[in-house]
Formats: sequence, structure tokens, C-alpha cells
Amino acid sequence: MLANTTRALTEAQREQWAVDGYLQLEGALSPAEVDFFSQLLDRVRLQPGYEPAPGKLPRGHYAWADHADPNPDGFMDRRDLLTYHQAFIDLIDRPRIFDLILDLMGPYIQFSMSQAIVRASTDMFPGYTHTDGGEAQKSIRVSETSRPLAVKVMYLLTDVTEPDSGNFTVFPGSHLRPFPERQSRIPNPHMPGAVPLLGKAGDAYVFPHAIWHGPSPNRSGKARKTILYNYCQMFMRAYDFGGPYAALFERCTPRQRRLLGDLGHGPDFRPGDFFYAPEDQEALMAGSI
Ligand SMILES: O=C(O)CCC(=O)C(=O)O
Repeated sequence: MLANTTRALTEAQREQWAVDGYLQLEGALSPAEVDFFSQLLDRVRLQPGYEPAPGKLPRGHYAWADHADPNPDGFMDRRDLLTYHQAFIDLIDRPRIFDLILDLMGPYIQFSMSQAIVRASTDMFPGYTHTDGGEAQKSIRVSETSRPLAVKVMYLLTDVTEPDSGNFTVFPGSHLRPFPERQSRIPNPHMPGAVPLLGKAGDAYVFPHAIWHGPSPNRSGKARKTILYNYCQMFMRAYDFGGPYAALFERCTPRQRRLLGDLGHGPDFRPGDFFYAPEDQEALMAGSI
């Protein structure tokens, strides 16, 4: 059993998390929320922000861009969504989902990354299979009884009901064992063991950094839209900001502020920060203060 402080997961979810390494939650967002966020992403893509810069920057790095492809069904991979709308801030600790995050990860966590990905329908993209967190994290796996290092929630804003529709594709159990990654056998969404997940707009997938996963090609004829939120243990670095995200604090609740690095003593760093949490950490995360 995991040493949890809260009990949001059912026994079946706990087992699926430990064995398969991911969860699928139905109806995490309501139909109205799906419409709202979908339209919001259409507006976000017309604004400046962080996007990949292939050819200029290596994979995983983002550059400031004037806008993404203006076509609402075109590719977009926008990072650091929180400044665009209060709804993105409020999604950080959305009750039902954040309860699961706390149950899985414990209370000593921070928010790490927000991202919106639109996978255009195209014959040009073969899919992409990876672990999260770059080269070093790739070789770090925790056991079934450990807290995860980092966990992502991926909210589907589009129905994905057929294979090769940009499905989130997982290799169940791969978070626990070495994975065959060789130049001659580059992991891909069609190799043995791959499970392309189906889901409805509003569903969410929850997965740890160590599971091999990624998008399938999208040849469905329609774009696949998602929002991704990442949480990590407090002693790790966030992806989207280098210190406390002070510019957002006025728009946040105390819990959201803590998740964005407000340790209660201003923006300055002190030795020990992020390793030893403030005394109210557990109560604040649980929502009891
Ligand atoms: O499905 C996608 O577009 C990418 C999701 C993914 O692999 C990730 O967030 O790490």
C-alpha cells in the first residue's frame, strides 16, 4: 500500500496506478468546461507565448513566439498557461483531481508546468514515445510503494474514440522496469506493448514521469486538443518558472500560492527552502486552513 495521507483513490485506482502506472478519469471536466477551455485555447494561440522552436532549439526547450499557427486546428504546443486566464490558475487545485494528486504524491509538492497541446490531423507526424523530465529523470524509476517524483494530468478537450487519432498512448507497467530504447528500435506508439487510450472530451489521464508514453499519430481528420498540468515533489525544479511565481500571487488562493512557490517569507531564497516545508504545509494542501 502507498503511505497516503488522504484517501481519494479507490482501491481499483490504487491497484491500477501501482501495476499499470496510470489512471483514466471519466468526466473530469464538464461539457461546458470543455467548450470553455477549447475556445480559450483558440484565443491563446493568437497571443504571444512559449512554443517549441524546432531547428533553433532542441526538443523540450521553448522560445518566446508572437503566436502559434492561427488556424484553430493547427499544431500548438503552448507552455506556461497560467497568465492567460484565471481559469487556468483555478485548474491547478481543482477539487476532485487535486485530491487524487495529493493522495498519490503526498502534501510536499509544487505545481511545475502548464501546457496546451493541439495535435493537428496530418500524415507527417509519426507519434512520439518518451518518459517525462529529460535525460536524468529517464533513468530514475520509483517503486510501487513510493511516492512518485512527478505526475501529469492530461485533460482531453476532444473525443478520441479511434486509434491513430492523436491518442495518448501508454506502455502499461513501463514505469517500473528498464525499457528497450535503442537507435535500432526507437520507441514508438506502434511497437509491442503500446496501448492507445480512447476517451471522451472531459476525461483526464493521470501518469507519472517514468511511464513510457506519448501521442499516436493523428490521422482522424480533426485536431486533438489537450491541456496538461504537471506536479512534482517540492525539492525538484519546476519546468515553467525558476523561483517563486510571484507575478501571479495576487490572483491566487493561499494554497495555489504555495504550489507556485510562496513559502511565506517573500520572494527571496533561503537555504533549506523547498526541502523543509512551512509547518502549515499539510493543512494548507488538504484545504483545512
Ligand atoms: O499527447 C501529447 O500530445 C503529448 C503528451 C505527452 O506525451 C506529454 O505531455 O508528455
